[in-house]
Amino acid sequence: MHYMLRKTRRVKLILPALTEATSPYWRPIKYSLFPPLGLATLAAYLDPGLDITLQDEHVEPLNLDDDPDLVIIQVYITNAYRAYRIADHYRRKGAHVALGGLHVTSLPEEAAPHADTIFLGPGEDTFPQFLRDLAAGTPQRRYQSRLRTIEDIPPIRRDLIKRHRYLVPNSIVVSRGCPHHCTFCYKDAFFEGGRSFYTQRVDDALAEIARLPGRHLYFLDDHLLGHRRFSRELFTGMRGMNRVFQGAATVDSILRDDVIELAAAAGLRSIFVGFETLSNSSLQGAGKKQNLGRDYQAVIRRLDDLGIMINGSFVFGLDGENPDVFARTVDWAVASGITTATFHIATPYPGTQLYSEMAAQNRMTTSNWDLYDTRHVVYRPIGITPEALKTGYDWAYREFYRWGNIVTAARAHQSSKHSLKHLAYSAGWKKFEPAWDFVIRLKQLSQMRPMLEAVLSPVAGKTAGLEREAGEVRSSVPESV
Ligand code: B12
Ligand code: SF4
Repeated sequence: MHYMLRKTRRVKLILPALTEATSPYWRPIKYSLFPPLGLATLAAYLDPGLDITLQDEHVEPLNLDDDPDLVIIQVYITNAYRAYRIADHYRRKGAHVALGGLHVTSLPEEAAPHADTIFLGPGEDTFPQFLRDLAAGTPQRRYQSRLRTIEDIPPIRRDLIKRHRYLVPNSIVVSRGCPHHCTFCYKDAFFEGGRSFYTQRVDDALAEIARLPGRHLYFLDDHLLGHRRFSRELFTGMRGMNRVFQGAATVDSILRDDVIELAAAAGLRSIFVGFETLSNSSLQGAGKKQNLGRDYQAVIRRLDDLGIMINGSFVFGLDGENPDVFARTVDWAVASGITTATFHIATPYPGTQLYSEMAAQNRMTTSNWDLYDTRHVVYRPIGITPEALKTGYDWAYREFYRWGNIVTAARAHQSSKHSLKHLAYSAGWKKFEPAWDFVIRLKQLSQMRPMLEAVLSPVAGKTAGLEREAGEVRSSVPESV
């Protein structure tokens, strides 16, 4: 259903660049991966007859000389200042400016002076309500999401996404939130006031997958294996669709039942896993109960056996750690054959339990949100100085991606094909930055997708067997089914 806007002819949706865009850490390839799915989701509620533009400042310069009637801006913590400047600019021009997203939900009072309307939480219930109110001439100042569902949402406006500018235009989210409650995570604050984990209908998710061209998909869900029945049915439905895909999940879900085998058979080739820390006391402190007492090596073995590459996520600086944490973590990750690693400095985001605890202990040292990118120390750690934490974090990245360590980690796999793919993926991601920049400048990123798909092809052995089976199932199903 669409809502006709009174006097609204031109609508502009904007994802302002994260501040990292101007920092020495700027990696164009990292920010040219995923299109702004949240904004394309909201755009689906607009009358398609309107003049709608979607601009993502990570991949194109913003045109600020235009004159839209309604401006929708997505605010993350490290683009907040930029978002407010853009909002002020368009309000001066007389547009109705709406701000929403994670940071607005955490700090509505900060965002409100820059907007005509702010939105707290997900937008699937509040945005259509706002459009109705706007059309009636009674838009509210603030909308709080309560009704949580993504069943029956209109198909997202992928046509507004400039596909050729992204390496992974086939990004997809089939759920919202996560069943867990880690104290450092945005999840509980963002979904306050309603359900904090829910999924699409399996059939709708499969239909959206079927609409996406090519083979490669990237699920951006916080926890793709979080809902047992949903994920089982999803992967079963995907068997035979000839896809290769990547996604994220927790350690406990990889060890439980056989859902990971179903995922591998459906085409899962690489997975983002939140190991976070090797220390049990730090896990306890962070409320990461689903990791407690889990055998991380068993996770590695299971994924390796299925030929699934691992992107391990680690956080440094949680209470209970000491200065040897960097070397211990990198050594473990290399010896375990982790393909790519994402390191973070613990960052208490406003609105999270971790932030409240730190603030109560008077340990927050800055409110400059530009520094909340998980690369800076914004609080007083215990057992390590802020300088040592920052130096250790930088060292961990350098060390993990040293050629010697890439080769050692690649050798850790049982199959030589897996080792080669590991080498190609890890080195391709971190060692060929100038080549990626060149391709991005030529606006030819889409040309690189076949290479990505090749690296994600099945490793001989169990996955290839599972895929063969899936192919046989598929060829025995009549076309009309
Ligand atoms: C894609 C992505 C990125 C992209 C962002 C650009 C992009 N194209 O979107 C890139 C790769 C650049 C990125 C970088 C980082 N990310 Co990131 N990323 C994601 C991811 C996986 C998916 C986002 C998405 O598409 N979601 C699906 C859509 C449908 O939801 P949505 O975007 O939230 O939009 C909905 C609502 O927010 C709302 N909404 C949003 N804007 C507006 C505006 C209006 C007017 C209205 C009405 C509603 C509204 O309505 C939408 C529909 O419900 C999320 C995890 C997740 N599953 O959300 C993490 C996530 C956002 N990232 C996270 C982190 C930590 C980072 C990094 C710091 C990691 C790092 N160390 O490098 C950096 C920097 C981020 C920052 N500085 O804030 C955290 C954020 C934690 C926080 N801020 O509290 C998340 C939540 C992952 C997690 N579980 O921890 N990320
Ligand atoms: S498992 Fe991940 S997404 Fe879920 S609450 Fe913990 S950090 Fe957040």
